[in-house]
Amino acid sequence: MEIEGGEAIKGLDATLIEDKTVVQPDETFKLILIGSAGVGKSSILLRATTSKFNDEHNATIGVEFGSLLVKIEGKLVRLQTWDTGGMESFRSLTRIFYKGAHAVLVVYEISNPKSFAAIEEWLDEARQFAGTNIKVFLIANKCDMPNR
Ligand SMILES: Nc1nc2c(ncn2[C@@H]2O[C@H](COP(=O)(O)OP(=O)(O)OP(=O)(O)O)[C@@H](O)[C@H]2O)c(=O)[nH]1
Ligand SMILES: [Mg+2]
Repeated sequence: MEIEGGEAIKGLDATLIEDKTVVQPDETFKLILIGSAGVGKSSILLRATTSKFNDEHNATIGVEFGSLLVKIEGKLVRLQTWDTGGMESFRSLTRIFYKGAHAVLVVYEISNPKSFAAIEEWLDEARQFAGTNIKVFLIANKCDMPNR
């Protein structure tokens, strides 16, 4: 199978593959994006999957799904990503999505101290519902904001 195109991912030895066809990946990893409401979880996924950015905050109702195909060290890797709504009212629903996840992406916003203080709580939740062996990545978002 031949795969055309692809865009180098800045700072990473990985290439984002245009994924218009059904492709059998070499590896599939399940990721879950968590963090307080409005920190930019959906924006990160939107950017990663489409290179787009939306100024508006359309709160994620429950959970949304996004899929990326990347080429890393010659291997095709499918990243299946669950983007959870950060609002408190969705907490019990989003907990279901930790099951089977390979990695948790905890997002906070550099100009929002509350979202940083909440990380501890998010980590506790991840450990409880995804298990202690899970890989955890901390993402400091909105680095363009002046009041950092
Ligand atoms: N300046 C700036 N704004 C951003 C950035 N990322 C996201 N935003 C804005 O932040 C707001 C919230 O972004 P979302 O991606 O909807 O946040 P979310 O974490 O998915 O929010 P919930 O779904 O409610 O949990 C939107 O208005 C985005 O445009 C960024 O890197 N810089
Ligand atoms: Mg969202």
